[in-house]
Amino acid sequence: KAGNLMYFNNPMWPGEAHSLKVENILFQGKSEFQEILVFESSAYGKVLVLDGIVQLSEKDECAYQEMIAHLPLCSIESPKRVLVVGGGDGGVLREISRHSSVELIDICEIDKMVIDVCKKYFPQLYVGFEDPRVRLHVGDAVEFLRHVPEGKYDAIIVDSSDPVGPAQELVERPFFETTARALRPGGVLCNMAESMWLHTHLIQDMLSICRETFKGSVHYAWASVPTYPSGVIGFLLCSTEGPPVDFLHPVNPIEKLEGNLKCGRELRFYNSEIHSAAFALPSFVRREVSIL
Ligand code: AAT
Repeated sequence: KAGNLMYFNNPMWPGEAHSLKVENILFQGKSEFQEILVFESSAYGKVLVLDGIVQLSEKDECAYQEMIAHLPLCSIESPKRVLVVGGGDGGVLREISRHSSVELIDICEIDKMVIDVCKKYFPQLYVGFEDPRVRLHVGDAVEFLRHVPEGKYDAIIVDSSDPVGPAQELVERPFFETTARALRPGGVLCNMAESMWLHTHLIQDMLSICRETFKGSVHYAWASVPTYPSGVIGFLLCSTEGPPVDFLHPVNPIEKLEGNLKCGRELRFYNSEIHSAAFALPSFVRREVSIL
């Protein structure tokens, strides 16, 4: 109800809840895959919720979308072919469109209803779909990746929901193996990788699978996103065997990109300093993910 706090509880963050004050419920529906809710919050603008989990808010989406797109794309020279997994809101596409070297942006989103709802309620994210380089594939990314020719992409960005429901397989070994296969030598993967405060085991599992699967480098980075549980989100960055990738020092700095403002807005969060800083890990995380 308007004026009430909406609480977000989930077994993925037991013993705590986060909450946002509701101004107005804008959309409520159920797709073949998940429950979809859009509401106007008092503090963070419009919010997209899938199966009771906040996916984005207008105020802080910049942090997540800019980081998940530019951490990988600024780590390689002139990325050309990019695949986005999930990301049906269009925000990651909007960020990729700043890179004028990119020729093809494939996106594989499982839920057409997410795309349609975002078209209506989040035009400043949906704008990403209007880039003529974008090719939309509606379907399960696990299946899509099985048919991708070996070495097709320079970068794969997995902007998927938490591993409950349709995204479960996106954190499992076979999925990482198919992404590695779909990347060219020295290609990069950037995967949404949960919260270092809440999901150490999941992060450890993903890191150990990726250290075996990706023969280049494997790193963990993080950023502050206040509307995500515990207020932070992580990113797993991996490269395949080939020309070495130094994720910590972007070779393709965003400040030098000419197409940077093509999507019609300034960057709000990401810059080259934030890029390098994102790989600095708290001591407990270093130990737990055994980075050292
Ligand atoms: N950019 C905003 C945030 C998201 S959206 C995640 C998207 O992944 C959803 O639209 C969902 O439908 C899609 N998805 C889930 N599983 C699959 C799949 N198997 N194949 C293709 N698309 C899929 C993520 C926010 C992260 C929140 C962190 N707590």
